[in-house]
Amino acid sequence: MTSSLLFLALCLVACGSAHAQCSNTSPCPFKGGDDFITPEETSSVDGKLDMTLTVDVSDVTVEWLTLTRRTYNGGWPSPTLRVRAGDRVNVLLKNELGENQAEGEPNTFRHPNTTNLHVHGLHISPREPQDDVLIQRKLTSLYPIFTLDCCYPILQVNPGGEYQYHYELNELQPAGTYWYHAHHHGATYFQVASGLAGLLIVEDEENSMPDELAAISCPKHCDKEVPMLLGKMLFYGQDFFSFPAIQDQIGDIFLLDDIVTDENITLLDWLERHDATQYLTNGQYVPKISMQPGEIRRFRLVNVGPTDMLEIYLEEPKRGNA
Ligand SMILES: *[C@@H]1O[C@H](CO)[C@@H](O)[C@H](O)[C@H]1NC(C)=O
Ligand SMILES: *[C@@H]1O[C@H](CO)[C@@H](O)[C@H](O)[C@H]1NC(C)=O
Ligand SMILES: [Cu+2]
Repeated sequence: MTSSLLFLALCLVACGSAHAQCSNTSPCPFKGGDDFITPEETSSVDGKLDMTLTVDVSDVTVEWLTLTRRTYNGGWPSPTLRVRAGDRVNVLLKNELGENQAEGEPNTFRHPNTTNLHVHGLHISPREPQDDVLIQRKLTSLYPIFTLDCCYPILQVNPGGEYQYHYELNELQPAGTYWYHAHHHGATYFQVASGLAGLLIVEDEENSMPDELAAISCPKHCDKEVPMLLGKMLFYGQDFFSFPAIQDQIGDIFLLDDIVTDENITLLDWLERHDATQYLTNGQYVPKISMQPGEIRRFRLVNVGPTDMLEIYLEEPKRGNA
């Protein structure tokens, strides 16, 4: 009796997580199969969405691996924004990171703690207070004689600062599965790889959907939607663009080469030896979704790379397997 109680008590602590025995100092190969996590969602109401995205560092966990990354609103996965054609979308972007320390040269990896916001898929103005991140690039390609920093400084939200974006979606805005991400020149790759990217869904109008689609879509059947943010956030192989290579260049201090594992190598070495370059789904390694036979769901996939192409295919189901 006592021993079974003791077992139960130990189990409450240790058996709750399948990865309990592994940690940063005692790594083991990733297993996959955790229950799928849906990112938090925030939806527009009566044609309006007001929300805050706060950028700071936070600890994120993949199975047993804990990383310190720049994130939105306290961790992975970033929240999903759900809007509709004609909406007013007001995003307050707050930068709670600390000072950058070094200024760095233009057109190099720099400013790990400066950010801004860019959206994909919205037909909105390229000027403040909407999405101005492409203005400078356009000028540069038109007039290559100008260096990137010469003319129109695009909006940047410095450490401790904030900016209120107001996106005005028009009535013809196509529905779709889009995304948002940080886009400060010099820090874009680093911050998106770090996790500063999220889903932006423009919902279909109900009367514009065929019944079959409406039956697996918001607003009536949100539970049938499966939003997936696919990103190469673990990228610890030997590569010019690997995450630690960019951390070195941009001067990030949250490194894995000062953590020593029980094999007496650094955690970074361990990850590189195990070729930890996996794509994550909503910040998880190969999570599991269970569906009933014949059930239909609407998967919404976004590749937040940051540089990789994805070839996505369905595997033939295994016959005779439940
Ligand atoms: C960036 O912000 C983090 C979190 O506040 C801070 O620890 C770090 O020193 C800041 N500067 C750099 C260069 O990372
Ligand atoms: C661990 O590795 C370091 C550096 O490679 C070495 O100096 C040390 O002797 C090793 N310790 C053990 C217990 O093997
Ligand atoms: Cu982009």
